[in-house]
Amino acid sequence: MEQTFIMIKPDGVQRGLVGEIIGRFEKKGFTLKGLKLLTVDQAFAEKHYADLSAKPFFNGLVEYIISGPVVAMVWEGKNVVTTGRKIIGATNPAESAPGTIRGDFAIDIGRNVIHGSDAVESARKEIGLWFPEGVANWSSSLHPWIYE
Ligand code: DAT
Ligand code: MG
Repeated sequence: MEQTFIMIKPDGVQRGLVGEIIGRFEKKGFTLKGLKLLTVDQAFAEKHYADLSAKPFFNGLVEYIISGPVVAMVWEGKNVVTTGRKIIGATNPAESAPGTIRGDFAIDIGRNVIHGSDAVESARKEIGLWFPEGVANWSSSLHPWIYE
């Protein structure tokens, strides 16, 4: 089953949005496979966002991500990468639809509350980076009530 990496950024944690965000993924029917609160250092944040290292906003982005604890998660389910991105909404909250996490809870692109992997391959890489210890091995007993 497909997995994605979801991270509640420091603003989401500080603003008390952890429960709300987890609830949205849970209620959709996805399965939580990994979860931890941690603060990452600059080298780790630079590695996570390595693909964006040439962007003018890179340094500010790294400063933001290391500014406080984040909630790192692995969620599992059919099409969870693409659907997770839809639940999160567009990168710029000014363009995120109401009903999405960024559309409902964010205003500025540099404080957009949440990260989600953009492809199955980047999800695999990000899960390996953030959960080198691996994730939980369990399957929800709700499975037959969510999948036909
Ligand atoms: P996403 O987080 O939607 O996958 P991304 O991978 O292109 O977006 O960029 C990572 C983060 O960098 C994004 O969540 C917010 C920040 N960012 C992206 N584009 C930006 C821009 N033009 N100005 C400032 N910050 C930006
Ligand atoms: Mg991205």
